Amino acid sequence: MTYTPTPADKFTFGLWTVGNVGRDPFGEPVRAPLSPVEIVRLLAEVGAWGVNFHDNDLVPIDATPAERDRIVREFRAALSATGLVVPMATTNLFTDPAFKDGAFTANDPTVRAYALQKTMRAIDLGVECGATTYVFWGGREGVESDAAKDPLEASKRFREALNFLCAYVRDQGYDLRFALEPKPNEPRGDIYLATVGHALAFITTLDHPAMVGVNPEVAHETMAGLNFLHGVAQAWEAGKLFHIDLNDQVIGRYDQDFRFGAVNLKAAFFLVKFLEEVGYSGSRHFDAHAYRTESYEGVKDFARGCMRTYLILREKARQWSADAEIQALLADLRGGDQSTIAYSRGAAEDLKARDFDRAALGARGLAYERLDQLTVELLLGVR
Ligand code: GLT
Ligand code: MN
Ligand code: MN
Repeated sequence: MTYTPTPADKFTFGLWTVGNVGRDPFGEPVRAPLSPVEIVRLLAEVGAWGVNFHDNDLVPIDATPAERDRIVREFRAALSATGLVVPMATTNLFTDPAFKDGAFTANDPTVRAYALQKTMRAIDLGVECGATTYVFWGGREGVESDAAKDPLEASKRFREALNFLCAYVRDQGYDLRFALEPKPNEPRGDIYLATVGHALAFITTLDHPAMVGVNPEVAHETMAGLNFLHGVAQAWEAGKLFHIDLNDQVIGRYDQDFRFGAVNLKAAFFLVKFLEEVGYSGSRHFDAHAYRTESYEGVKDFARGCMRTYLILREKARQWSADAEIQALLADLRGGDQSTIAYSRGAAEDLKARDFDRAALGARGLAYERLDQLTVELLLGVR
């Protein structure tokens, strides 16, 4: 096994990920910025399949139309030269001071209108580069104080914006789906649509719910102390797993965006196992960045590490499913007949009359300790 990425693995990175210059709230950049063309070359060198971007990762916010066209031409030439694709694009609605109070949910209607204009232009740019998924991460859509904004009003504004943009995409005839990316906090004190569950429920209230799904991120659900796999599974079952942001995060820390698998290997393992077994066919997007200690050699180590860990875990998942002892244990744990009881008045009466050996049910040991230890040993490479 070489664990070499192939296009079929659909590994992608954002321009902002390997292009991260290592600025943090306490320190200046530690790496010189790379141009989008240089980032494309770096990603091709490490074996990625695709590259995603925010409008302003590619085209500076103050670029003239002529500059925009030149930048896009050079970027697209780099894509053709390397074979990289652009499966996803998004809008930067968080860096500019105009968005300090949010974009779609800002109290000022002029800010909301500007956010719509910027997003339509960014959608055009994404589609021009080939994107078929469009992410909405509402980083500034929130508050520090609930005195500042009525949460009902915020929901209404968010909904109106997404309805407007869905209508725009349909009117243009674009082949594009939206993916909402939840996050509980940072950079706002509290961000609206904080988790996958919030976003899934919100989508059902939109004018075109079929066009809109979610883009769950490992770090974001983990920041909220949640089980990421469970959120992903619910999104998958709802037919809403349009995209996924892979990285890692320690619960209770700042927004870390670490290399995939850097923190919780067992969680990463069950996530990869899930994605592979259900047949998720979208991008495996690494929304992470290298430690601030790294040079660009370290950035390549980081990017290669994300993909290599995914591929190793994919192989481990196959091994887990083929492991006779693990499978025998699972079969035993499941107990007897798994058929569900369909409702009928007779079935309900029978069930009410049935005798259960409650003591026996409670007395049975479930051997999850052994199952988990076998999993750990498999991951540690001693099985
Ligand atoms: C930003 C954020 C990510 C989002 C990106 C999309 S930008 O880096 O931390 O989680 O996916 O806007
Ligand atoms: Mn993040
Ligand atoms: Mn993300």
